[in-house]
Amino acid sequence: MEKAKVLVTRAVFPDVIGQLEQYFEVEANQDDRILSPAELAEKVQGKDGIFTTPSERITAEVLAANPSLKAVCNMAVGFNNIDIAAATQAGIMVTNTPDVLNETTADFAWALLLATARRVTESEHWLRAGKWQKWRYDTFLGADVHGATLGVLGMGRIGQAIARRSMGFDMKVIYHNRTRLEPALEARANNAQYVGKEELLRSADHLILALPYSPQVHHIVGAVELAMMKPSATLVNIARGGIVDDAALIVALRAGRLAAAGLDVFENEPAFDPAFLTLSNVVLTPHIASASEPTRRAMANCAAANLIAALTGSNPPNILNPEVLTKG
Ligand code: 8YV
Repeated sequence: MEKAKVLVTRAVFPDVIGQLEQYFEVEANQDDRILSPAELAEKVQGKDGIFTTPSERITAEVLAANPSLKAVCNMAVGFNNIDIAAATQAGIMVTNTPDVLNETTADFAWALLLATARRVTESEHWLRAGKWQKWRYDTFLGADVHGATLGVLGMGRIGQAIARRSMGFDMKVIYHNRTRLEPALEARANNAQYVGKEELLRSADHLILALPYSPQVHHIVGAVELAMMKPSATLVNIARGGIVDDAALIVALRAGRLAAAGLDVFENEPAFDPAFLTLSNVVLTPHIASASEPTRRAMANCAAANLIAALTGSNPPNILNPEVLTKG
């Protein structure tokens, strides 16, 4: 029997390509060339499934380029790069990679929070520039993390993993989410207290964003929300670009209306607003919150397992639009 054909849109661990080759005829992209939407639409033709990352926008047009496409398997928990409604309409399965990255991403949220509040990168750049001539009582004074109030906006699996870690820092946790957590989950998340969004913004000493992106939450943290935050507060975004209005954040940070921000994600990344580079009160990282070796491997394996299941007649474990399974 002829093997099904799949496209892997970006470079990935070679053994994952090898794994896929046991089942499929694979068109890989190990040179990691960024494909334009037109190239993507062309390459999707004749394929049964695609292995994607959030760098590719899988639009209705890309999906429509191939009426026989059966599955789009994203190597990420987020899937705002894929037009799910169009995929569902066309009977195409869409999958993501939940859970395997929760703990690693939560670790990184803490790395950013501590680096930002305690000015780790700013002071390191200063030291490297040869500016450390003497000790002073007020060199790089930062904010305390221990004993402070941690706010979490978006209390899903990653938000909860972030909150749990605050126990060791004796913090009070407040959170806002579309729906309130079950009491047992709140208890596990360091007795997190559910509050309204405005109270969260006003009361948090450190606010971490951990919500998925959707058009409904575009710029949910904009000028108005930033103005509600304490001027001494730290903002950390490990979620998605577009949740924060980056231009408004730059204005607030420059004016000292917000103490500092730790950002792993940006609007229009990797082409982020260059004004961030002129600010000393930011810690900027290139979307690496899930980038530990074991976790990126687990994500790639998870996406591959979904693709293999989808094209060999099993239900993919992480299907996002299960309604297509019953469509016959
Ligand atoms: C990925 C992410 O690193 O899973 C997600 O949604 O944003 C990150 O874990 C990134 O999307 C590349 O796969």
